Amino acid sequence: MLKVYGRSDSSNSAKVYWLLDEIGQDCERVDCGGKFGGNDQPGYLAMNPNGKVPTVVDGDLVVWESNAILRYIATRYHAVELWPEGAAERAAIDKWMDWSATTLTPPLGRLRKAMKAGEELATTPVFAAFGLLDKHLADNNYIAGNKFSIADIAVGANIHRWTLLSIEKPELKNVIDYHRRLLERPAFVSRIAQSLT
Ligand SMILES: N[C@@H](CCC(=O)N[C@@H](CS)C(=O)NCC(=O)O)C(=O)O
Repeated sequence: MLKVYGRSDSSNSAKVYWLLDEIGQDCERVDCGGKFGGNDQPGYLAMNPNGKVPTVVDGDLVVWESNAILRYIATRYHAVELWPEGAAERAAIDKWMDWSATTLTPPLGRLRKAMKAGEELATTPVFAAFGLLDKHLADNNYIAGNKFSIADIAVGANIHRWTLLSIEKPELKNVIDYHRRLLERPAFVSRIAQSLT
């Protein structure tokens, strides 16, 4: 059974628990990071030198970086519905996963951190990324087209956090409709909507 190091209130760890629920696979959860600590300990750093969560251990294999973990788990359990085998279908998913990790999540994280600290921060990169997503979702029910995939799992926590963002923000109808579609999935509700602030 996979061992997952990561607290359930971390968005990157929650993605892993969400995928496992979607495909009906159990794991051994090791609460780690945040108030649980442990991720600064030598044993943990030997597995994941970044000192971040999540980290997944599968026998002798260690995987870190949440999107790499999603791809590993989907491949390992042959979840072809969520991670098809064709190169073109994979590329359509993968590009959005990388976009999420580089363009969507980091500015949103910085904005949330600044807001918590009561500091001012330009909203431009966050609004630009969500605006782009809104345009994309006008013609696509899901991130990689018309089927739910691991790209939705990579992006979903950000969507939840967009809805919680308590600032004046553009009304992004397609993003909100997409959020409603995600809320129809029990695993999104329990792992993201009910677990992340
Ligand atoms: N790019 C990494 C980011 C990992 C990351 O920043 N994780 C955060 C939680 S979401 C973390 O470990 N924070 C420190 C902590 O929880 O103690 C990934 O996607 O896995």
